[in-house]
Amino acid sequence: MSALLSGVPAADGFRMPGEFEPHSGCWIAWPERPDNWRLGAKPAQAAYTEVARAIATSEPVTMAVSDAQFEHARTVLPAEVRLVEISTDDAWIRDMGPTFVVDERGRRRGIDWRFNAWGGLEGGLYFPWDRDDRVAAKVCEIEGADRYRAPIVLEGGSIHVDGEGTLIATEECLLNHNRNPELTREQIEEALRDHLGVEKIVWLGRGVFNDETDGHVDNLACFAAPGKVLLTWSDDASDPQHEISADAADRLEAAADAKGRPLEVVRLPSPGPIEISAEEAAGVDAVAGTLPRRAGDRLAASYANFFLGTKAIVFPLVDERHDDEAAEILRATFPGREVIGVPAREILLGGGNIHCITQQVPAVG
Ligand code: KQY
Repeated sequence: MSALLSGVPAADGFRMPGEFEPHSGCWIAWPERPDNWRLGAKPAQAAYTEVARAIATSEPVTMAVSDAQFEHARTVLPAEVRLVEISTDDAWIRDMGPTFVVDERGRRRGIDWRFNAWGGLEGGLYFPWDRDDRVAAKVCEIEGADRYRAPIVLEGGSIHVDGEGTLIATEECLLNHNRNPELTREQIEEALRDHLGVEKIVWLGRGVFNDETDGHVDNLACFAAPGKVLLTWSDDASDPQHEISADAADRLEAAADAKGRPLEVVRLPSPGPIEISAEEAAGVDAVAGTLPRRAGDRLAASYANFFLGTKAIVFPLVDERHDDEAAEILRATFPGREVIGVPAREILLGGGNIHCITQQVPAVG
């Protein structure tokens, strides 16, 4: 059973580990809503299946699936993927799932953030979102992890930590009035320190151009290790991504982490620009209150949006012109891990990528 805890994780001696620290497994949630995924989500389901297969080569994968899709998912997913029935509104467990924290005694607990579908009634992506908001508690129950219900709206994709006291996030997302309008920057920083055990917050400005999450950091940059950040980068001064990435690089290179170290910035090529085709847009059901998918809209593609597993990196193949270069950089950055590319355009069409659809469970003990 998972107990609901009072207090805050940091005061209890817990911290969020870096994603590069060992995992005991990974969660994914199965896509099915036809107003976000084209053709009844069948192409997206195939892409999610390949992500699950790639991760399952080196760590256990659990898939959260609705009752309606359970039998179908069991048929198409590899036998080694564990299925559990959980109701969701969509399929982004990075954001609706718990953020796990650990302590020195080998205990693991979950943080159950408030979730409002990336902006609630002010720019959120769908309504309602109450099933998503209950997912973290259910994952904690299954993992046997006691849970803190955090008092702020936050998505897992909007933060990255180095596990040694440093957090990166964007102002565009965390300070957006559609998340926690009643809180100041200082109060948000305090909530991050209290819940994640961090001391230093390095603020970046905006996230990837046209990112519907209001600029999640997980699409822009991530820690490869303490002191080392991977950043999506465009050399093309006419691309709005150039200015966004240049500003992020300036801020990262001027910063020191919680231990006083400088941050090394490793640049990943920015894919694209990639746009939604007319055929792709036509395959998505138009529904009032859900973000429309329109032909010609630019997708927020990024190689930084990868799963950092204990033994493998699973990264999105989204642009043949840059996929090999991205793979080489990831291989050089993570020499001990297998680098596996998975075709991910169908996930990108839903508004995110491989990091957004996964949630690691850190190893303990
Ligand atoms: O960036 C993420 N962590 C999630 C992307 C969600 C997109 C919803 N359509």
